[in-house]
Amino acid sequence: MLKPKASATRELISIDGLWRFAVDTASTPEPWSSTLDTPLEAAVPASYNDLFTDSAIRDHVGWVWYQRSVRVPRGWSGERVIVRVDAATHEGAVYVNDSRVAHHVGGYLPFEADITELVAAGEEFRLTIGVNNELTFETIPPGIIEVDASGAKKQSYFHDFYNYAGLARSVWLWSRPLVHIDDVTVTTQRDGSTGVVDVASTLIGGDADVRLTLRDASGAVVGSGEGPAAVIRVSDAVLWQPGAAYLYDLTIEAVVDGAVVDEYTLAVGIRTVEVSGAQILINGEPFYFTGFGKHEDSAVRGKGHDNAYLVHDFQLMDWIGANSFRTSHYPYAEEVMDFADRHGIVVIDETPAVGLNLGIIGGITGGPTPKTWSPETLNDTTREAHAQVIRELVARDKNHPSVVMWSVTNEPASNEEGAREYFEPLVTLTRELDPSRPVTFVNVMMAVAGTDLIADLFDVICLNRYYGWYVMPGDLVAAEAALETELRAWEQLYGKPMIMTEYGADTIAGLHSIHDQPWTEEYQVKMLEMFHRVHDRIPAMVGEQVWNFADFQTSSGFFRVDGNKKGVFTRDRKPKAAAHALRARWTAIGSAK
Ligand code: GCB
Repeated sequence: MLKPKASATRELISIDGLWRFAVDTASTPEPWSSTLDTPLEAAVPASYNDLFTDSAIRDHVGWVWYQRSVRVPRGWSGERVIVRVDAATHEGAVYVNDSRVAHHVGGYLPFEADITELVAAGEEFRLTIGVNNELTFETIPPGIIEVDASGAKKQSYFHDFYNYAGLARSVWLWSRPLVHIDDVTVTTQRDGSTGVVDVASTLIGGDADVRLTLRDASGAVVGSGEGPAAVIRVSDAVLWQPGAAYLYDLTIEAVVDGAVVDEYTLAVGIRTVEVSGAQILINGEPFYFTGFGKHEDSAVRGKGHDNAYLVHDFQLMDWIGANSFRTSHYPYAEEVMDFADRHGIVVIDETPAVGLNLGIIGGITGGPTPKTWSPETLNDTTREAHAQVIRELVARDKNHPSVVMWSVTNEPASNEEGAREYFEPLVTLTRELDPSRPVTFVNVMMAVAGTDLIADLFDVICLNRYYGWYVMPGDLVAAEAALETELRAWEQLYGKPMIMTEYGADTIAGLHSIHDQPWTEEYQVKMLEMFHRVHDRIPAMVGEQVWNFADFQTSSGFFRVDGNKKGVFTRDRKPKAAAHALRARWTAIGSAK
């Protein structure tokens, strides 16, 4: 699905701003069919949960309604009119006046509807978007809903971040010609110093000839092609490199009787990614990942996309010497992916499949542990929902040069019977959808080399390990030995590249000790340094991404103090001592290259 953009043949209007907002009640059965009777307004983009003072809204489980009126520009007659929702977490339903025009499940991926037949150029219509935050065993991510004695629904889930919901990304009104470019897929290769750009495009709405023009960053034409599928060769190509992004512009034109009826321009980075032995090569060179697992999270906005935070977070990543991040634990806003493309940041792109691990319930509560993979828990329907988010993620992000790998899931119960049957078809699907990128998953501490049942299916092994925190807290000597033993076992068993995709310690900014005292700033520094000594001793380790970039909100629980405090930065992006320690290491790694 193409990102909405204006071009010579397309216009784009943001319909972000303040929308009427109401929580669903049984007393208004069809809230879209008239003006919402509500005193509340909600900001879009933003999660709604932290906007209001009423806990009943924050904790609401079910549908909420957003509504506003929208005027179609008067110049749009004869154009197709599209509503595009960048994300509705987790289920969205779009109504134009009284008609439902779109329904989508999956909270972090976009969807759109062609509303041409229901609206008129120059006139207003009532746009209502319902958003449902419920998670069940049939959604990705999964959850459980229970109904208490008062009849209220209670949502629980198995992932460690707050279940923010609503319209956390932009909503657009977009015009498109009837005959238009529907999709484009670009892959790149190198042939000596020549860049090989393989383009496949599809049209919709009628027949047209396709014309391709590739321009360099100065706007000079460096290649061209004809037809929906073409290969453009660029001599002396400037590569897209980590830390040194270079983007070409590919313009795709649909031409009917010599006239351009549609035009779309896509940024193209020429680069290769491959796994060779225990290395990951970008443009043929071994790459060592430094950086973070992140979250889309900030005060008041929740998961609402915010360009100021986008710029500032990337500034901090640059300052600290990070060359990469993982979109833990769901696809991020497309603005983030575009920014990574433009600034040469390498991305491990993760699906929203987090918390596929019911073992964690037993681990945390000490109670009985249900089986993760069973007809009553995560089952074939869950897997179909998982397949769908993989399809939509690859469709959305396949053309980003920053994306070097797909992460199919975070910390599933890969040691439990049924894991292989669940994951094998999903890995096959990911490879079919995109044969050009390595595929990985992120392994949980309970599934070590020898008990994990799926690691051999993947190209790269990503590990989340908490030696010195959840196990052996305060004993970094024992933790170091245990970590090294475990990593050597993985290295020996698989011989594949390995990345430490999570390691970290909860840390209260301002808490200090001269001893190895968990929660202090000194302990966070020492624990990270302990991991680094081990990483440096294991040749198959090709990267380290600290958990987490910044403190973030979680559900309430006795082991979280106003959220997860493993941030290297606080939630308002102030550095803890670990930030300075990481900066020293990562800038040295960066300049050694
Ligand atoms: C993990 C999860 C992450 C948690 C983290 C923690 O393994 O992948 O979502 O936030 O541990 O801090 O416990």
